[in-house]
Amino acid sequence: MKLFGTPGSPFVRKVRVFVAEKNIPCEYIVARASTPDSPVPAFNPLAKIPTLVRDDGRALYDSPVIVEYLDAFGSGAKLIPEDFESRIEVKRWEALADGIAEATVAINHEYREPAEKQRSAAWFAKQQSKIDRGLALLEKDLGTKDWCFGGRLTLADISTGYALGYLDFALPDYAWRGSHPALARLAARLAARTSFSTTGHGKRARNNINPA
Ligand SMILES: N[C@@H](CCC(=O)N[C@@H](CS)C(=O)NCC(=O)O)C(=O)O
Repeated sequence: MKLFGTPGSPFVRKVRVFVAEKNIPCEYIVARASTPDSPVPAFNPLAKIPTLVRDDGRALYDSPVIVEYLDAFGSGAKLIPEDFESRIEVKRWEALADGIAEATVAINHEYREPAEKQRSAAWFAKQQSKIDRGLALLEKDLGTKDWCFGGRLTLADISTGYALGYLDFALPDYAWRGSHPALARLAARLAARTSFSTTGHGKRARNNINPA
């Protein structure tokens, strides 16, 4: 299997953490989504990363489909429960965390624009409110538990962990830990796992100033 992506993409990190937890032999090919020389559009017409190319040559996207496929492989424990209700609940955690990461990516991309071209303060506030409400619900649902769902590591924890890790990378001034102690505790435990520590985004060179 081959995984195409970049170290800066949160959705690629989600898949890389999953691959590491499951112990799956998978070649990681650093490739941007749609630069002129990118191999990605030949496999994924949407030209997005992550894109996974299976051993039979068929390509898979996006990250929820890729992790679902990967859960069938590797020596690690299953990370998506088989029981219907449990599975849906874990997928809901995943969707919420993915949505938080999407809002964070949107803000981060907008910051790269020159100040005069950036969107309005109302647009930034709208994206930020998705993150705020999302974290509040994750915090409430985690409560005093060690794991997001079912008393063991699942895709729900991986998703929560990668979304929080990307928040730290992309919006380093967003001090979420003080108001979300349960998430802070989970993030610290996940960060210590090899799957997370070997796939980090690194440190950001500059701080963002949220115009909202
Ligand atoms: N929902 C998708 C999101 C993937 C995504 O948006 N990836 C970004 C990089 S972080 C990308 O490829 N952007 C290029 C583009 O949208 O053209 C997933 O979970 O895989």
